[in-house]
Amino acid sequence: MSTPPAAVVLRLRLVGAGILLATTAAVAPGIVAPAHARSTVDRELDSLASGVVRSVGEPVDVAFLGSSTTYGAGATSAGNRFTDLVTARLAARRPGADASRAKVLTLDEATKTPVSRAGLRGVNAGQPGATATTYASDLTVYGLGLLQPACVVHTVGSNDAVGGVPVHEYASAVRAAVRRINRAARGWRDAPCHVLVHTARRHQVSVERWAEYGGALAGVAEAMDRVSFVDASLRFEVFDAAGSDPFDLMGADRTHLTDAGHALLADVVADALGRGLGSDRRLRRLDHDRDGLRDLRELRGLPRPHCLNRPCPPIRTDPLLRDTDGDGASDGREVRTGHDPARASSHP
Ligand SMILES: [Ca+2]
Ligand SMILES: [Ca+2]
Repeated sequence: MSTPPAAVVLRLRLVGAGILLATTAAVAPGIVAPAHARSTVDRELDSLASGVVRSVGEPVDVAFLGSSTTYGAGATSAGNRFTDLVTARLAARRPGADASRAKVLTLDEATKTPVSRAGLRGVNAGQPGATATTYASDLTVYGLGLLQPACVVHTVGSNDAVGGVPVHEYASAVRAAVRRINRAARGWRDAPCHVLVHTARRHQVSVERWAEYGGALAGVAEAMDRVSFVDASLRFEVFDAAGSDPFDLMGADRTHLTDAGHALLADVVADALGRGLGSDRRLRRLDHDRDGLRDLRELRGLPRPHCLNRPCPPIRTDPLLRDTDGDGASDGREVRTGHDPARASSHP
């Protein structure tokens, strides 16, 4: 009796284990992940964690930049795009989250839609055909400047690799895009985080070549503050998406992801972001501006001192500003000493 081919064994094992459990499956034979190309998501994501918490009391955006995958090519509906699935998973992490759907708008729609309602909103700025040199265009960066998202998810590189762009040029183009956004973010309430996603390999690109792209992206993340790296490509290799593709992750054009492909990509990205955000307990205790008052407490408002037996609205302070009233004393110190952190004439 002959031994079944490795791919068949792998498939049987994955079917038995279920796709979700297969996150920890060994990488397919012959696929070697560069040691430095592991997903690196941690406290670099604090602005996203704060954004998720703040979305309880105010509108918060998360932006997705990239090419056709981000745009949603191959998904049968907007709700099946990886951007929408990730946004929904993030919105579900809001402390006390209800089941309301998280919206995803295009960048154009988002900049024209005034937001008044609290909540987490996805902004899809994907441009079909974009490369690392074009995906964060001046217009896109300008739009981000208007919205000031808590975090920017970059999913770009497929078109560069197919087009034969040298790895170092790809890496420096992504680095330049992050820098352009950071320059635009200098006047924002909070500096955004960036998440660089190494997505599924296209069949025209060799495994080794695509791993070099991933390694370069990981290197960009490692060298910059508030930039994380998520390697989704390994999961697609495990399922041989660019080869026999037994789970139909790639469409008939062998270029765009199917609904299943979008779901897998969303799963990897949302899992990594979820780990980076930490436990619900950590989110509830987050004090992003380090003024001694938790984000959640600042959002919900503090009881006003000396205010009994009459209507008494809570004092709201800015969870992104240590000294909300600008009187030189931090919000936490004012509260501890019985002063009003939202009135400049009241301070220790
Ligand atoms: Ca605080
Ligand atoms: Ca103050």
